[in-house]
Amino acid sequence: MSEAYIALGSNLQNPVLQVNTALAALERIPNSRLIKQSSLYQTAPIDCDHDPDQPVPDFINAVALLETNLTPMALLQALFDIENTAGRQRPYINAPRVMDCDLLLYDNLCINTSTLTLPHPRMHKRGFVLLPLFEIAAHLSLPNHGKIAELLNTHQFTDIKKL
Ligand code: PH2
Ligand code: MG
Ligand code: MG
Repeated sequence: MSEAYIALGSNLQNPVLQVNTALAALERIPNSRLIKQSSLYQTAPIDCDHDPDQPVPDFINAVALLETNLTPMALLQALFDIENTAGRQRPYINAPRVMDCDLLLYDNLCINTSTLTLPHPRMHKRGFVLLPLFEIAAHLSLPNHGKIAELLNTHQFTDIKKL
């Protein structure tokens, strides 16, 4: 079996409920087992362009570890299915969303195709990913950016509250 780390994020339509619903959906992915899930974190939006009159709502974020026999592409499709079931729409880049399920890591695989880049290309810069990931996998090193503990030491991550 392979180990896959998955990031969940929502900032629309009761985000706590959305993340809990997605965690339950991860448990039902075929040929896979949900091994660990982090706490939920309330996080300020990062890189979300917006109209100054319409502030972007905070996110709820979490990270999960799945053991799986699915290929990375089959797992990615299962994550899209979870987003679509939640009613995800994509009006523009980084638009508010009911559910975002990102494949962060799949074993130590490094790939870069038009549909999937592993490790997730921005995960090492994002506190809303690194903090929950550290909670469930403090030992982890990223194939391209080293130990999570080091990344957390060298960056300042603010506006993140563990629920
Ligand atoms: N996701 C993004 C962009 N910005 N900010 C927070 N706090 N949480 C997210 O999940 C998030 C974000 C793109 O997927
Ligand atoms: Mg994302
Ligand atoms: Mg995504």
